[in-house]
Amino acid sequence: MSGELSPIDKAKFVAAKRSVDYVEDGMRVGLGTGSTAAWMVRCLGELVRDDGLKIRGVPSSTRTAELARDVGIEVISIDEAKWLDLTIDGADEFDGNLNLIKGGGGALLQEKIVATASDQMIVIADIGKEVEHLGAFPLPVEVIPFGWQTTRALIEELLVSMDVLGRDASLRMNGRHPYVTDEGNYILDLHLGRIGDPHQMAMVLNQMPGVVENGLFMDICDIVIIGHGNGKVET
Ligand code: ABF
Repeated sequence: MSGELSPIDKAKFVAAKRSVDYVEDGMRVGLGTGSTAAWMVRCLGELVRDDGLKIRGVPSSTRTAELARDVGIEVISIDEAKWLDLTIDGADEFDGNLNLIKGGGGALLQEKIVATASDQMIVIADIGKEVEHLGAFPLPVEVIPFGWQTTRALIEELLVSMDVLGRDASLRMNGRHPYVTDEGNYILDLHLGRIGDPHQMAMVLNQMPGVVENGLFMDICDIVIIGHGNGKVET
């Protein structure tokens, strides 16, 4: 399945492959979004097809739902599942406390709902995602389209009083139009450089009117499986 891969894709693939060892018969599994998570969905599909693994998958985006069905995984909604045994997803950054920035792929809202409703969350990532301090990767914040410029101005004002290096919030674009999430919202990417207190940042952002969710996943992840370009995997 993996063929000839570049070192970065190999790192993603080996982390994804290791993560499916945690999946057992009968589990309801949250399926993440992004290129690393896509490898995991393909690996799970192989187990379903070749080994008769019986699972139900709850996708965190329309993209992942489509892929999961294509590879033969039974797909159910989160409300049908009610509670999940395990979620496996990628990340844009993770730190030594297993806190994350997610949402570079635009699916942070569903990803956070799915991960929070799971007994366990496993993150799969290449070694390049590991950081000492979160924030070099722009922090995605999902906002409703109504008054998004006002929301952005309020966020930028808020950042002045917080322990961050940068303060710009840019509207994510899809060509000449704003990028629209599965829920019909926009995304502001906050260029913070370094987030001094991610717990506080996550809390304060979500208190602002117009903000639906932010990409800081605090105290949600249980395990990070890290893949290296030479095929090595560590947990
Ligand atoms: C999802 O995909 C996201 O939350 C994160 O933004 C992104 C990681 O992408 P990739 O696995 O392609 O690097 O997990």
